[in-house]
Amino acid sequence: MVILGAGPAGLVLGNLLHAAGVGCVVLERATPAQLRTRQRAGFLAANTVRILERHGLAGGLHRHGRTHATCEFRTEDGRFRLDYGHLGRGEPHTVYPQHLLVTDLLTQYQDAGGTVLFGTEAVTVQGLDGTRPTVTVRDADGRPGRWQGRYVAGCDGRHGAARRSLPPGSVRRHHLDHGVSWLGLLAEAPPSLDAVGYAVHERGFAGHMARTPDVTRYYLQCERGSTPDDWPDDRIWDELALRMRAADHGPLRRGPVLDRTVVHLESDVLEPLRHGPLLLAGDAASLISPSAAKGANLAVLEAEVLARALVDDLRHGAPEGIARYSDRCLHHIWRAQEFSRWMVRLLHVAPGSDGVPPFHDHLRRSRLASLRTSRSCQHWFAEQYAGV
Ligand code: RFL
Repeated sequence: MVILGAGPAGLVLGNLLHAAGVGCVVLERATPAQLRTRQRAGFLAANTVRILERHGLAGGLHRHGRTHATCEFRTEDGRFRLDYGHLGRGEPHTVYPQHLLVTDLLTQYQDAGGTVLFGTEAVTVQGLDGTRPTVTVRDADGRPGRWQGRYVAGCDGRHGAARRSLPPGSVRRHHLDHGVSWLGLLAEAPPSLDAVGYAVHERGFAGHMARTPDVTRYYLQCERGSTPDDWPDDRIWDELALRMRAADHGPLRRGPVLDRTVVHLESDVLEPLRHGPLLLAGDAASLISPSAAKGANLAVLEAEVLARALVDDLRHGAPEGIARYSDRCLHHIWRAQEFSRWMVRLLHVAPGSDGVPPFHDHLRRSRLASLRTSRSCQHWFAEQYAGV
């Protein structure tokens, strides 16, 4: 069994297969140091925590993660809070940065005797019509190599070799450009509020998400074509303060900006998530906008479903789970995509002409009003927001 990529999807899969006695190798382009420092997600759903607990992979997040259960909306119509951890199914998030989770998963996999080949880039997956697919690779010095397995798990993200190797027409790609870009920021500064902050402002969206006591993630909606260099620290903090209405609701705790990346909000879903012996999971299967913090959670869920299917087939000769894998995961993926799209529409002001808000903008304000005032809407939101 060959696994491409040592992100959350590939490493959960590797841990589960190795524990079940299925021989596998993980091929990873990056170095261990790069993996351990690549900061991305931070909000883990309760279901993700349950999956990791079920397989003995939750030690680090229980020691160092913090539960988080409130979000605060700041809008032109005022401020309101939703204690989502006590609404819906009553489930909070656990805040635990993705690079720490990846570090834990990697350590556990290697300590158990699992193999990861770092600095090994998968180039193509060949032989997808047969039962012995071959992955061609090159190492950090450009030397070529090959790996074969009964199956190949494509957990190598949206730009990986798995997607590239799919023959034209074998898989459909449903794609949506949300038409919005965010500047994703990591600031060396304590959180400014004890909640996830969503600020809806005529100058654009601004978001605040705790990561650790000393590092906070912020987002600022920016123009398409904008680059990180357009955003020096002072401009970032002034714009965040304006959009988060710091003058009304309290100052932001400023600090040096450690990382700034422009993210175009895009979603796609590949269908089916399998072509012959090549199975896709995580971002390789579906890219989701970060508006609802679902990507890493879907990756873990899909890895568990895939691991169970592979163990059933390879250890017990029962291939039904492999046949059902795509449908089972697509059900969850489309629900997450729907909520993420709903969040995109909730959080962004549509530019109007001549200062007149367009139809869409009235709908957005009504949606926020329902969320502020309707208990059943709040329960629905909590269930969607904290679940996968
Ligand atoms: P990853 O984590 O991208 O890992 C893929 C791995 O594959 C390697 N790779 C290759 N290796 C060998 N050969 C090749 N040809 C290769 N090509 C790539 C890469 O080096 C990498 O190690 O994918 P995976 O495992 O599917 O996990 C997906 C998540 O990383 C992603 O969905 C989330 O980070 C999305 N996301 C968030 N998700 C959440 O659930 N909650 C959040 O709060 C959240 N915040 C975010 C996010 C994504 C962000 N960005 C950068 C788009 C915040 C941001 C800013």
